[in-house]
Amino acid sequence: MRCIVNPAQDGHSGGLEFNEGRLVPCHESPERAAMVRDAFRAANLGPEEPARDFGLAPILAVHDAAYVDFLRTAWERWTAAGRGGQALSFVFAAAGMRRDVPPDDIDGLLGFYGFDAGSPIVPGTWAAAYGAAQSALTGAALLGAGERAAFALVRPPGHHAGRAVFGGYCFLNNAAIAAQALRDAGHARVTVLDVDYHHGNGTQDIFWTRGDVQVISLHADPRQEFPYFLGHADEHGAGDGLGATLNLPLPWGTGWTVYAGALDTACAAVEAFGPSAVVVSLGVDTWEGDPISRFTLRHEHFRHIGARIQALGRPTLFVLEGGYAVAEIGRNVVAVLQGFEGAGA
Ligand code: FKS
Ligand code: ZN
Repeated sequence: MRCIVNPAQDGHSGGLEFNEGRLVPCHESPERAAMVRDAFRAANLGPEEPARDFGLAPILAVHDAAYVDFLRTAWERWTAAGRGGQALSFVFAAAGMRRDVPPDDIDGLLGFYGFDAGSPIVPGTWAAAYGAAQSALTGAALLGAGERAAFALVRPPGHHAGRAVFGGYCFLNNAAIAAQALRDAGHARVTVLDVDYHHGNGTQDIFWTRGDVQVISLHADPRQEFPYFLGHADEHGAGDGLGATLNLPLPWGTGWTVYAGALDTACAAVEAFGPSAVVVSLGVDTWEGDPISRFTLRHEHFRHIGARIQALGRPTLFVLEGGYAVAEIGRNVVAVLQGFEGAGA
């Protein structure tokens, strides 16, 4: 399978996130992508392919235009206000406040469009997020050209980014952008299967009322984990999308037996929906040693995840999401891809 790469992604770096009461270097770093690329090469899984540029239109097919404009210009506006360092919000539009009047001021805008204090904007953020979306789109195009599978090695990740909201290290929803592109390329039904440790609140937001894109997420229970305010089992979608959202929240400490059962439930729902393409939001922060997560999957289980997804028998685009054990992220991601390809033991 091909691995889509984009050097612009490395420009999103050096940011600090607010964590446990202090600012610390972001867990989501360029080194993560380098480790995955090295492991992909070492495993001889296939060629690397540079991302093509499909422009803004496929991004605007899932994101709000004013939001995209904000992301594109946020760093300029930050420096115009005389600031350096990184742009990070100190205020948020919480319950009871107005959501219908975007502020003019950059500090207000950061809080209007952002939902956490862990997603700093730095000079290279827009180019990186744009590049990641283009990588995912290149992957969708490869499926269109008849490839059985492709892997978009992207960062920053995307599944927390909604139609008009950023957070959780995510700015543009790479998987959602690719899923929409697959729809526009003629796939009548597309499933986004999210196996990252965290709930993909952005993907759910984007497709909430859509019956043509199924959104399934296995994740840590939002009662215990980030993003806290979405991802409960009773969220099923609305309108035309009623029944096309499936959340499988799992408790801290979840290991393979429970996880595999939930993955079977997820896969049965995919079969019932009958998509002609699947986009996998691939996070490996479910690994037992992940520094910010609390599931206990072991290395070998990632191969089983890949094999289970392969058994769905549909063209599949893997899009990288989380995984913060930098020394292990490469081998865990590659284990999923190898499990899919049926390579090795
Ligand atoms: C803990 C701070 C929590 C936010 C975690 C974000 C997770 C991001 C992710 C993605 F796939 F998007 F990268 N920080 N003290 O793994 O879901
Ligand atoms: Zn995650």
